[in-house]
Amino acid sequence: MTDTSFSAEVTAKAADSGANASAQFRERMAAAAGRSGVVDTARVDHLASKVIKSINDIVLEEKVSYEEYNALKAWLIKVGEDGEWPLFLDVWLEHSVEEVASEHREGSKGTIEGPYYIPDAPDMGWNGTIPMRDDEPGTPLVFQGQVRAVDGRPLSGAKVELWHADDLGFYSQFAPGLPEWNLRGTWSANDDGRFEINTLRPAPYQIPTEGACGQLIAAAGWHAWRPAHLHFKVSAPGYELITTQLYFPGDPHNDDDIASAVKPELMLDPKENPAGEGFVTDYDFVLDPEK
Ligand code: MBD
Ligand code: FE
Repeated sequence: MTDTSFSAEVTAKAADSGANASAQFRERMAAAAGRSGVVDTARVDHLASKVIKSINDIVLEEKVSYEEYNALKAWLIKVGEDGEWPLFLDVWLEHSVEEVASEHREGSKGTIEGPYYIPDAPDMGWNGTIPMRDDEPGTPLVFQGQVRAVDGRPLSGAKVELWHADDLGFYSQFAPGLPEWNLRGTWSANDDGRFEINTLRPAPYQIPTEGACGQLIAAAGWHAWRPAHLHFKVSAPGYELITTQLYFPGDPHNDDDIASAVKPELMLDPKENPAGEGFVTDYDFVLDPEK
């Protein structure tokens, strides 16, 4: 879809999507209290000092003016007011954190989670259809494959969580007006570790442009696009959970994803579905044992 087709309603929905991610994040952190959000003093000292020094170095090297400093201050205030810290961090920083976190892995590649995951999506068995509206726009997509361990053993009962945007680029529970759990589900691999998911082929996606992140994108002359993508979390007891995304060949933004989250290993190979309308695509998830 093009910028000019954005109606007022669509614009409002996009603005909410950025902001609701802040509330969601706070809820999840509260639920995980004690496990996350606590970093020891020596590490905070080390990292915060380094961050502050790198920014000061940039100011000196680039001879940053008071005009630029005040523009930054105003913008940082707006990021918070718009509730867009999760959006900003996940788009421009999470990819490096993910790279560090998954360095040691031998199984399937992961990539960033982004701001729109919700745990405990409805159980769809091993081969159910994702929750969607009766008139949900989009082309049918059968996504099927196997979950295995790095040693080749099929992982019966492995959990495959899938979430993706609708045809207009909205995620349920973030953009208002969508049914709860729309285009979100959890599948359990069968005895052979296999799953078969009926969903829709996602559309290319623009991050919300109405708030502070959009203001930065416009001010810098960048674009707001991510390639069409499916989000996954795949897990099994005793194995490391993988958070990943899968992409479609030929998407105009595979090479310039605003979130830098595309990897060659994450490209699907969809074929026309011989058994029905739309596409079918195969992808296997390979999990590393927990250390
Ligand atoms: C998304 O849908 C997304 O996947 C990322 C990484 C950032 C913003 C919106
Ligand atoms: Fe996404």
